[in-house]
Amino acid sequence: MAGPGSAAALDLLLLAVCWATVGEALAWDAPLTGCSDLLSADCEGAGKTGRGLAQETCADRTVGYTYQRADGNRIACGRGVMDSGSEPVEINVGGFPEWLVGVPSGDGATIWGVVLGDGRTMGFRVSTEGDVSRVMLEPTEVAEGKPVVLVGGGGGEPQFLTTQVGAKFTHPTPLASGVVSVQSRFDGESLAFAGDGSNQGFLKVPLHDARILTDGEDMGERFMALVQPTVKYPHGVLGDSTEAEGISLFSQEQGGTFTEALFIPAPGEDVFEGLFPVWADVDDDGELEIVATLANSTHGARVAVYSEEGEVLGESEPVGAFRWRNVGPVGPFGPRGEIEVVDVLTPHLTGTVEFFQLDKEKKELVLVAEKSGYTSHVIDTRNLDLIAGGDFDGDGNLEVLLPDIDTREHLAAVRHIDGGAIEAWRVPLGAPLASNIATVSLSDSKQRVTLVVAAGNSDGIIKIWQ
Ligand SMILES: [Ca+2]
Ligand SMILES: [Ca+2]
Ligand SMILES: [Ca+2]
Repeated sequence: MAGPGSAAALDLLLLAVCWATVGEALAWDAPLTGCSDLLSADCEGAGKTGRGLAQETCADRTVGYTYQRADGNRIACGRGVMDSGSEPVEINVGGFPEWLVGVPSGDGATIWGVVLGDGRTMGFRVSTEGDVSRVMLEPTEVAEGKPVVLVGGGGGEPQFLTTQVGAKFTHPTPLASGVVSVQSRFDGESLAFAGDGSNQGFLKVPLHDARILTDGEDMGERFMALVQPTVKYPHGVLGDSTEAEGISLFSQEQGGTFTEALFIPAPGEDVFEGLFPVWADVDDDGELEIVATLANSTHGARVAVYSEEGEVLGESEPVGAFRWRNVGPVGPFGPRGEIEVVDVLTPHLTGTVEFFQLDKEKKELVLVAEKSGYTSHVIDTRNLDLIAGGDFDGDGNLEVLLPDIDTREHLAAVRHIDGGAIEAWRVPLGAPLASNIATVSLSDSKQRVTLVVAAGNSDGIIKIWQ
């Protein structure tokens, strides 16, 4: 292990070694098969789904994140089988399942990686019939509280992706030709890329617990992270009082090196309050936008949508000082398939699921529906992923899946229909939700895509709806 004071060259060497060992598992940039439409289970009748949802291959992703997609958009494709009467597969992990990630096994089954509260990891394989077996996933232990990413699905060698000097509260992110990570050393955090013959550090200081996003469509030739840590907004509900003053987008040049293609500064007294933005096509024009929570001590949190040129395309109303909102999935949640940004307003107070549509003329995110009584985050934790979007019951409509705020003992499906937001159904968990919501979208030989959902509960039981 590299200790404090290690020469940068040694760290890069270690990263290069790490890259060499995970290179096989990262062969995910090969063409994937599967359904290219978010909602359609039979790949016909592509709806109004926007770039990054409609055109990107959505099923059989071989990398498992705690937030569904590499671009931070917590939305999953395929048709699920959840409803109030469905019977999930259950796995007892004998501890507090803090993080949960899944990938397809390549033969119709799913592989799930679990991190317990004490940092021990476990792996399971769940067959289509619901038979559960243990699988070995390396490493078998990570730092307490550390989130993970699972690589090597789809017939590879599943393992958690790690780097030698990776920061404690985040994980490396696989790119097309290497790995980018937040490194943590005696002199602070830094961003580093380790790839095929090209290693690189970056001048921008990342948030120490930033999750680094990649644009799934270009298969990781660009990455984005919250940068420029600051303590000027003393809200401190996400595990510390350090937030970000900017968003940086890096793009790969010919020859393999990355340069900063865009820097979005938080204006005035604002900070970006979160762990990552959401990179999604909000206006359905085929180009991605960047959605993030801005907050300050005077007005509290608002949601902002930026173009990839850094222009503000729209903002929501602010909520009031020291009140937060957690941006969730972006997708065609509207009654007629309108693209909507979903967030949870004050997830520790009212827990209001909000559906916004972008009005580019007025530069506003317009609130079009809302429903209170849910949450997507437990205060003081770094798990912002107790929420996912998808067609969880297979009826052709999207739902937002998240726990009830009072007990977290149910997962509820909130849907935006004509007239407002409703709770379509809820399933019991048996104990308060402990982990993020994890999903795997599995395609079969007929290109039908099944949305598999997993949740880990504080009684040690993981439930999987498949
Ligand atoms: Ca923070
Ligand atoms: Ca767009
Ligand atoms: Ca549905």
